[in-house]
Amino acid sequence: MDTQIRELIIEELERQRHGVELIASENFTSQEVLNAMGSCLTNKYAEGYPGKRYYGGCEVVDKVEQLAIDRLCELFTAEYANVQPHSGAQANAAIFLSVLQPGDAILGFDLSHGGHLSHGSPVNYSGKVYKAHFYGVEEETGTIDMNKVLIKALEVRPKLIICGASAYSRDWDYKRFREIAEEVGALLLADIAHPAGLIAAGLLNDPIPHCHIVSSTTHKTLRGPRGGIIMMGKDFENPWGRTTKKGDNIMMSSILNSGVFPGIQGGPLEHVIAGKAVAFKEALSSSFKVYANQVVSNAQAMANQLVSKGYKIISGGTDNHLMLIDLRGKFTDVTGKDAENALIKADITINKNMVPFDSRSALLTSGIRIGTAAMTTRGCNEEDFIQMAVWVDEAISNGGNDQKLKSIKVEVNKFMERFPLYPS
Ligand code: DSN
Repeated sequence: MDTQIRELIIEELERQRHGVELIASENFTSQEVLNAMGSCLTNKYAEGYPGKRYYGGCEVVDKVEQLAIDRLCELFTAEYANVQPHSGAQANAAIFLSVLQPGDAILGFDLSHGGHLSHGSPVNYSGKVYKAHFYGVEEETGTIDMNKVLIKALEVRPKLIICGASAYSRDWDYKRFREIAEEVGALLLADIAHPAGLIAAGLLNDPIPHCHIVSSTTHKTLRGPRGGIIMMGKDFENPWGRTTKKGDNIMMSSILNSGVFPGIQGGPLEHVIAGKAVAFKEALSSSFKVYANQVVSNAQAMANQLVSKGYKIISGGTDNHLMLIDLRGKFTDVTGKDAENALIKADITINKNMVPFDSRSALLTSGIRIGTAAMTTRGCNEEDFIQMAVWVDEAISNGGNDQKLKSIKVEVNKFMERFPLYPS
């Protein structure tokens, strides 16, 4: 037995059990999702797609993958789904490879305003291979001005426009994005990695009718295993007139499938795909809608409490599961890194995050990002989140006082006993 790894897994389980988890991109999957990921499906090579594999013995994993595809299509009312991307960044890379040529212009949401690395950041594949341009938020309102998106799109004439973010607490106007995409002849991609579960529950605008392609992760508000997915509301003929040897037009579904495999990936992780299938079934249940509603109510309760304590939330509040806090609204000398370090001493996990128009670097930052998806899974309600906001404020305000941080940690650990994780 590998006692070293076993002990480390137990150590991590204890950390997860006893701490307050407020990282906006994390969640706790069900035991059934964990079981699927820890199953013998990991042993199987299955390059290709259900019914069209490059290996024998794929009869069972074909059924697993098809079930995941069918459930995902039902969940989002999509006509096409690919469940193989190993992550959201890989889903996006496969889409770019499918619809762009090296050097093409793309237009995404600025990383420093809440966007994502894989939407054209210069340190990512997407920013190295394509000519990336960005739109951002207004300094006054913290929200996106769609007229400015149009002006930018007319100026840079992107082949692909990307909407979606890692740290934006407002909903997206996909319809208006599509109008802009049509005006400049671009394809439109929505990356819904963060709000996917809330969209599936019908709480936020639906990108599927408006966007050509939708990508997501499966492990944030969707509460599945770590992974990526690609969807289309409606399949369509590729706009470049590419045909098969027989002269048939190639549909985008074929192009996207080839973009994932063999484009950027080899064998799919069928054990993770099984975990995705379990999570999609869970997300189709009525109890998931109750969960998603609670996630949003909790975020609003926490945001209100933090505002009442003098914190500045970018855009003034939240429509979804997260909030981005500009610490400069309350402190002159506390960085995001200071806040993250203070909170971890109290067993509260968040992440430092740049805020729009930040005066500090990405390693220090002036902000923190907080999300409610994980602690809502543990069973916390509005009152619990108000208590968590009190601890967050106390810890940040007493960053240099180890005694105080230790006493908050004792309260946090006691509080967490009420919310057991994987009791079996
Ligand atoms: N790193 C993820 C997040 O924290 O939002 C996005 O990929």
